Amino acid sequence: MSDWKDLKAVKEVADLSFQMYQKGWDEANGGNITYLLTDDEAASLNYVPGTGKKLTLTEGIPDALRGKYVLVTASGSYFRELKDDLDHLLGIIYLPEEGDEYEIAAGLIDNRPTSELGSHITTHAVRLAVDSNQRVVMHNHATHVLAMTHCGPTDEREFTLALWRMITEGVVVFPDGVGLVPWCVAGTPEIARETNERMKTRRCVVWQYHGVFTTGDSMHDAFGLLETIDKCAEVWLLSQAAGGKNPGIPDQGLKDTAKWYGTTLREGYVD
Ligand code: 2HA
Ligand code: ZN
Repeated sequence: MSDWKDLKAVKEVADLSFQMYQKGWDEANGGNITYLLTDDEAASLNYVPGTGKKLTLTEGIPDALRGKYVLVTASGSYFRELKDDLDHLLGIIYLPEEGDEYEIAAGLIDNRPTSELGSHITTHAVRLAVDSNQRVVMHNHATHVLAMTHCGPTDEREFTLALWRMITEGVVVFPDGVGLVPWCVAGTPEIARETNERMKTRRCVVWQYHGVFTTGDSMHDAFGLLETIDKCAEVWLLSQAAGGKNPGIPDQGLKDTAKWYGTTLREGYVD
């Protein structure tokens, strides 16, 4: 096998996971990332199916991901340590053509994939159905978005509008808006179901009192989305704390911005 750690995606996960930690988004073992390898990247591994350690995915393996390889952060991994211990804290799994047992194809020494693997795998399948270039799922505890779930709107349309009105970039970067899942226990089939229902028409879903899931065609795409949403939330919190006397970008401004930048705003959100 050529060294899996030479993959560009591995270097990006190493780099971005540390940046997320530095932003305060990944305290302790908070956060997880998965990346769907391209066919060329998968072939470069020269992995022989059937030879790696086998583990079960209780949620089952969606047809769209059978025969695919996924780069995944380890259960309990600390993002501040990840870049310096790739062999234990990161790895690649192979999702077989048949059965519910997947295989560890590289890395994840003495470890297993994140407890959120089921959510990630089903989210990849949901997003692949609407975007054939879908590759990344990122979860973390982005502080400002998380804080906004405590004091901001609890309706997902209102939540999205509050974010959009803060910065011109909002409707450009996330014209589909963000989904908002009312609080439920992480790692459960319920949260995966609630997330994926919303992911059918959006690239970002916020979990109330927990964190954020973003998706994208590349690591920087998913990370940039997360950064923009968290920045909107930060400005919302700051302006609220400072008295928030201005209404923010008006409906017409949101529509004009979307038109100028060629994005299509989520239907029914702005009159
Ligand atoms: O990976 O963030 O939601 C740890 C978590 C679980
Ligand atoms: Zn979490």
